Amino acid sequence: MTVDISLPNATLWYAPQFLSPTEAGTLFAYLQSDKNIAWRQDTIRMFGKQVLTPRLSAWYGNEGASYTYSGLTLQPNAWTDELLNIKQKIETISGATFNSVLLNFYRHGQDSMGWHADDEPELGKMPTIASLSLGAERRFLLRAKNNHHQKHEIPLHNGSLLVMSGNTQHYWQHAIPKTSRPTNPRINLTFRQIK
Ligand SMILES: O=C(O)CCC(=O)C(=O)O
Repeated sequence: MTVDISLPNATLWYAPQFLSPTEAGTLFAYLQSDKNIAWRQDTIRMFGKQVLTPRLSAWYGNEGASYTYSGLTLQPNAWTDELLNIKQKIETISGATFNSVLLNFYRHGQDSMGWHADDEPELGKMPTIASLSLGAERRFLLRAKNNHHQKHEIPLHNGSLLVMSGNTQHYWQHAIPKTSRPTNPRINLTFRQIK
């Protein structure tokens, strides 16, 4: 089942049970191991200071699909069979093609992602971004770029897929806020097409 999410100047749909709990659990167990995924904690520049990102990340993709954000340029790791397999499933349901994926590992509730849009030039003008969530449910917040009071919240379930396309990145920002509730780990994969 997929649900359209109605927001002005945005195209979003959500499949709450894209993966079964068993499939999601198997993929989570594979991804969380640093024997399988080259997890790293990057340092980025924020407000003139060097700070560690509050999460682990990893960048995988086709050769040459490098990605620059927050002053950081990531060179892709080579695809693993498991990542290629899930990429193919997501391409089938979304009708889009992807050549890269950003993985984020939120170890606990204090790991987070600040407000941003996936609007880097290498993603093109109207990127389709497919976001797969595994593990603990976290709040995904959207706010209009021109009116930060205009907000929308989607609780991203284990095994869910959220697809953002069209003008979404042009008009909206998104974030995963910290939470003080005891929170299990979560892994999110955003599949992208680097031009
Ligand atoms: O973890 C998430 O759901 C969001 C990840 C995200 O915002 C990104 O990769 O740009």
